[in-house]
Amino acid sequence: MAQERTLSIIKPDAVAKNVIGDIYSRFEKGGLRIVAARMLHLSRDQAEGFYAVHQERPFFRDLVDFMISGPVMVQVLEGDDAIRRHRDIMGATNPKEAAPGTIRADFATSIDENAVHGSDGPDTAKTEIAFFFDDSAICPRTR
Ligand code: RTP
Ligand code: MG
Repeated sequence: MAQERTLSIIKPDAVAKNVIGDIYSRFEKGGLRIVAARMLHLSRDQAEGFYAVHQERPFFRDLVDFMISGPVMVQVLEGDDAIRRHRDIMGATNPKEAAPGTIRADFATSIDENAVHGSDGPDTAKTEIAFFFDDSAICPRTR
């Protein structure tokens, strides 16, 4: 499988729980390298833009309100089969369905406050990475 990049967001609930380091450790142990990272507090415009694909869904307003409720930690993860690997480490969207040992099983409280985001395919990964990072902000490993 080719090397891929994916976008990861540690959402406001998990930042508030002070588990950024624990989540980073899971990425690294799972074979993913952090090649860019930034913390920010999303504006409403940014959150609506990022989740524009969901704008007609009934949960859209709650999702945006939640995503702007505190700072988020955003990173680009790189590795073999990174998009699927990252989603496996996150677990199912609804923490009640998330496999034991996944981030959402351990840290998410509900389908609304579910700790993390991950890109769901190569096209969305590209768009989502560009939403937060210029090419020059991404630091591939040279060793
Ligand atoms: P994400 O995009 O955050 O990584 O999560 P996902 O792919 O597993 O889920 P997605 O279908 O893309 O939905 C985006 C986020 O919207 C919230 N959601 N709420 N109440 C609901 O039925 C519902 N469905 C989705 C979740 O916070 C989900 O992460
Ligand atoms: Mg999604």
